[in-house]
Amino acid sequence: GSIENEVVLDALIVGAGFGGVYQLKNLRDRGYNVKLVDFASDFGGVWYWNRYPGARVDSTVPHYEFSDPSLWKDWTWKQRFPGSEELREYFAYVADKWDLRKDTEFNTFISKAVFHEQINMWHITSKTGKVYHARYFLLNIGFSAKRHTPDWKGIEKFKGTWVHPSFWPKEEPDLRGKKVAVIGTGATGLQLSQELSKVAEEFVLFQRTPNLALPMKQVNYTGKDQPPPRETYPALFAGRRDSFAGFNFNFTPRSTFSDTPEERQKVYQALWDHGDFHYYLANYEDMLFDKAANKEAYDFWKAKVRSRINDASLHELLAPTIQPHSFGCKRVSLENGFYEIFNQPNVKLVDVKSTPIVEVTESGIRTSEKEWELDYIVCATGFDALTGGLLQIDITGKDGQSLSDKWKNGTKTYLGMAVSGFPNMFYTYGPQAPTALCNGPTCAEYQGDFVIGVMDYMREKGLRCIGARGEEEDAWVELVRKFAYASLLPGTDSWYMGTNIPGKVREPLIYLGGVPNYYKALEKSREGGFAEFDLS
Ligand code: NA7
Repeated sequence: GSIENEVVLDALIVGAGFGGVYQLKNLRDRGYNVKLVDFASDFGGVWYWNRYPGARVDSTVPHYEFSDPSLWKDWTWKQRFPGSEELREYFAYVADKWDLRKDTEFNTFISKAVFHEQINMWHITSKTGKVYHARYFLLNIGFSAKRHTPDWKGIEKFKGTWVHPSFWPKEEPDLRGKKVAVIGTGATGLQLSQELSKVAEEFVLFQRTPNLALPMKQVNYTGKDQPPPRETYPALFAGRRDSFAGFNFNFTPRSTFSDTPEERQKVYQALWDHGDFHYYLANYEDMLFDKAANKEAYDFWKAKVRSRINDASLHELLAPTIQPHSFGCKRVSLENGFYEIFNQPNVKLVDVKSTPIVEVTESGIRTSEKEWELDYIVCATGFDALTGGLLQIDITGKDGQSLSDKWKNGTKTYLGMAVSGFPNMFYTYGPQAPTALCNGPTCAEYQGDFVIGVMDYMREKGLRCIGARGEEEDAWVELVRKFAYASLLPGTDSWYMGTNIPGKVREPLIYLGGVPNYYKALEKSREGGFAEFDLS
């Protein structure tokens, strides 16, 4: 029903990417009165926003799509790793097939939400003042809803164009004959560099930390020729729950030094030749846990990369002799010719570790060494990842407590989906879940199924309030820490540890137990009738 500008719902779903779309379709099918809202103007989530040249997913299809046969039987991809535009086409296709538009409101930024204990309802408000009353508040905003731009002095003075790549202009800028810079060497910075270095007259990449990137091995599909055969899809999708990162492969089940050096080289070479994330997430099982094993993997990587860069003076910056950080403990990117761009005369690399950015000027960027004249600066400095998107919404739970107050000294969640003191609220693909180490659609479906399970159970039992308990939350946080500290991950600065944002608490934000363990934890809760929650 609707009271003037106020809408009453079983659930408000925020975010029209994989997570939100899955929940809208499946909750509506079960007869719930739900609505999906997004700040964007169309479906796609990250793929709506990330339309910069070269934007592409680092996961393979068909893993990177919904498992519903009614979708995949009629859908054909053009590439093994689809680009952003093709992913938006896929979302448009899904929106039609699943008839999503009629229950979706775009251009709607949710800015505030308050839980009303007497009636067990969330009152949720958009920036433009629209109010939604919903029993369940379902946040599917992904891990990168809040952009990060360092507060360099002088950005406002720059006379050229300054852009964060996730706000790329819809009308493609003509960068021919221009001096173009990219700041940042994450997945975004690398993809941009590969493309912009082809068109810019002068291309400058500002690097603070080298990305230990791996060859993607893109494959173009022609016509219907799109391996693997579709009849294998059901088994392939079912198998995702047995894979550490929610794909169809796992770590090599033995330790690095149990093989002879010759055998090891063969294993490394085979992983390398396969492309995709295999050299990362199908490597020896001790690679993320043992320093010597990790260094061995790094040294093989280093030799491969150095052989591709002609100018030996760049070897120390792009593939240093001394390992800059544990391999795989920062997001490893997949590249397509990234290292070869440094063999082009129009490409320069600036090491901002030794010559930091001092300020942005009218005409470019001044480092401690010199001023770089530029027309176009792309600030690929990432996101206040995992927690930033949730915390930029003013969320108030029980007893007037705000989420930002609750997480002031550290993030606390149960199952990486619920927060004690914030009943009837669930989020997906956020902190303390496998998230960045889980194939997106895999987690969208597993976490979505959990939410659906909760709502079905509550309806069946006539219950109205489900809240995580503090002690369960403490145990979950402890488990997240236990998995993380058994690995090399906490020793490396990255957004997995919250260290990319000045002032943010340093803590493991990713559940490293892998998708199989995570899936079991969700199943256990569901099979136990969610008894470890407070239900009323
Ligand atoms: P990332 O992975 O957070 O990368 C941001 C990059 O920006 C990274 O190389 C940072 O260097 C660099 N950065 C950030 N702040 C600064 C300052 N102050 N000075 C210099 N350089 C800086 O974001 P992406 O958008 O590339 O990728 C996000 C995710 O999207 C990715 O992991 C995939 O899952 C898809 P640093 O490494 O911290 O030294």
